Amino acid sequence: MSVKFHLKENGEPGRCTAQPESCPITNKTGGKHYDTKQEAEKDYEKLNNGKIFSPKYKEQKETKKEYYRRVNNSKKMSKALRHDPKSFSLDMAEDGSVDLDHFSNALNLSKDTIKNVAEKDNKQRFVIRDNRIWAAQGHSFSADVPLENISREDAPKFLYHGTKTQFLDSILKNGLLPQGRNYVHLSPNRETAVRVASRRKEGQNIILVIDVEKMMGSGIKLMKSENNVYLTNRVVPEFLTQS
Ligand code: HQG
Repeated sequence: MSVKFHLKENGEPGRCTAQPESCPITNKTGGKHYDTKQEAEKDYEKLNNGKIFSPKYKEQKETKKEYYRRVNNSKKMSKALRHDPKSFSLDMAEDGSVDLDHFSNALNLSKDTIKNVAEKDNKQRFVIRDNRIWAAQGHSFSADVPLENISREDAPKFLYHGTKTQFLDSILKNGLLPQGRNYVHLSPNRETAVRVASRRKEGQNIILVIDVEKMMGSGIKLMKSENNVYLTNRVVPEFLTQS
């Protein structure tokens, strides 16, 4: 049977695995079946005045076009602030921040567009304060961005790191290393770590649990970015377990 698409009970496009005549969803909604997802999306957009067709867009009350434009701008801003300020001729302070007017000119994006990206960003990657902008974490060059030093008393007992099977042998041998970034990134909970691991398509997800109590007991520093990402210089294998 060829796979068809329909509009689900909540009105969103979905994959249908039943024969059109015995599909319980369309029987209930009186809707139709579509050969491609695009056709289903088109009708969905019509029904919703050209607006949003998946929870991702709905969250921010954006059209698909607005959503993709914002994500593209966010990627451009990430590139400029975290990886390659030179290619935008950015005048960046040692703390990784840039004057917002200068940033707006350099990236050819209006201040309102930039503020909208920062506000709606799902990970709150950008901080705007006192007419300056910086990335909260994720830099591949050394930038002295404001980070909170976490004391042993305030540290969570465990943190998580999401990665992939192909990196596991090397990690268990050498520990977690910052690789292309300034720090090793650790997640506050398992769900976030799963999301981090899932960014890469190749390989199976692996979730590593970091024994923070033990790690900090041996004098290793732990920091937290403004957007709640834990950062450290390295995690040696003895503090890691796979689970
Ligand atoms: C792996 C995203 C072999 C490590 C996310 C990871 C995060 C090793 C990769 C943030 C290794 C580095 C960071 C070793 C570590 N041998 N592989 N010894 N040590 N690795 O992207 O943590 O969307 O630099 O497991 O959400 O994946 O950009 O780090 O797989 O918060 O805002 O080397 O990036 O945020 O990859 O992700 P990454 P990450 P943004």
